[in-house]
Formats: sequence, C-alpha cells, structure tokens
Amino acid sequence: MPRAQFVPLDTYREVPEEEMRAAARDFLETMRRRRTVREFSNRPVPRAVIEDCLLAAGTAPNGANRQPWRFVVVGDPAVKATIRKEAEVEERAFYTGGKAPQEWLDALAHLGTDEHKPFLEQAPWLIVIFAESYEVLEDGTRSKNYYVSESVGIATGMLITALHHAGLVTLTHTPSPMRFLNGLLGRPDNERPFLILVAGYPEEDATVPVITKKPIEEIAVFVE
Ligand code: IYR
Repeated sequence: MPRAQFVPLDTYREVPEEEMRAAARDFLETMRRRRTVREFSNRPVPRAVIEDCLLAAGTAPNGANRQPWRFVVVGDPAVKATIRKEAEVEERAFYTGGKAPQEWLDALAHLGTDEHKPFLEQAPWLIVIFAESYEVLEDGTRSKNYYVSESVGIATGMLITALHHAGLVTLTHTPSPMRFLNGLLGRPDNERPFLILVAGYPEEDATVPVITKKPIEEIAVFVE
C-alpha cells in the first residue's frame, strides 16, 4: 500500500485550561448519567440518528486503519423476533441448562438478568456488531486485520457514547455463542459476531439497579 499523503492537523482545537477543566468535568457528569437499560419503549428512533452515531463510531482509532467492523442494524420486527428466539435458546442453556459455571451465575445474580430477552423485540433498533477477523480480497486470498478486538471494542465504546449523547439508551447484549447471527443476517465467515447493542428510548417505568463505579484510586495509578 502506498504511503498516505500527510497534511497539517487543522481539525485540532486547543482548549484553554479553565475551559478544559470544565469540559472534562461536564463530560464526566454526562457519562455518569449513562445507564445500561433493560426495559425499552417501542417508540421509533429515526434511522438518520443511528447512522450519525455509527459514523461517529467509525471514526475510532483502529489497527492499520482497516476499520474491521460491520454494523448490521436491524429494525425489521420479524428479524428482531427471530434474533430473540435464537438468543433465548442460547441463554436458556446458559442460565438454566447448566452451561454457565455457578461462579459466573453468582457474579451476575445481583443484576437480575435471566434467559428472557424481550428487549430484543421491544427496542426499535438492534445494532449487531461484527468484527472482521480478516478481509477477503478480490482474488479470494485473505488479508489479515490487526488488533481486531481492541479496534471493535473502542468503536463500540464510542457508539455507546454517541447514542447516549444523542439522548438514547443502550444495552450491550452478548448471547453466547453468537454464531447463529451469521446465518440469520447473511454475514460471511470472516465476520465474527462481537455483541448486540440494543438502542432506543427507555420504557417509561424502566428501573436500573443501584450500583457504584470504582473511585479514581481504584481504577488508576499515576506514576509522576
Ligand atoms: N450473555 C448473558 C449473560 C451475561 C453476562 C454478563 I458478564 C453480564 O454482565 C450480563 C449478562 C446475557 O446477556 O444475559
């Protein structure tokens, strides 16, 4: 691949320190209002909003700029119903079929999750995120992608942030195993299901568990 053309960094805007402190604090407050929600309204959300949030996610830094993600956005009620049905088969095996180790079930118990996934039908959009382990070139040969999980994880975080910023709520759902999504959505083998991001408005009487986030001393170590 030829070397890219280099141009001045004219998109960068320096923020004066006072403003920087305020911006960092304001953004923290914004992010502290984000909650994972499990009860969704069926109120529609414009496709254009989802498209802009996906474009924001697509700006994520990633390995060699391969952009190894593919977002399959499902709004079709019939497809959502099938995803729910198949996800619940896997989840039943996980929760009640003896598939999940007791230690894992114990770790989850305080959140009250179970094999029932009505949100997969209620929410207006299911964003099924696939990670492209490799690309298939025109001559059929494989071209490897790099840092795929890291790249797709970063893009997913940015997508969650973009949707929250736009006034929507999300749920990161990980039916396991997820390969059924390839068949159902007609995706090729080089795309590995990463997670399902459920997006929409919360149900009016939605509740969330009381949980805390770790303080700075527990999540960071400064070496200075
Ligand atoms: N995939 C299951 C189980 C699950 C696992 C973790 I770790 C969670 O934080 C939440 C759920 C599910 O989606 O219910």
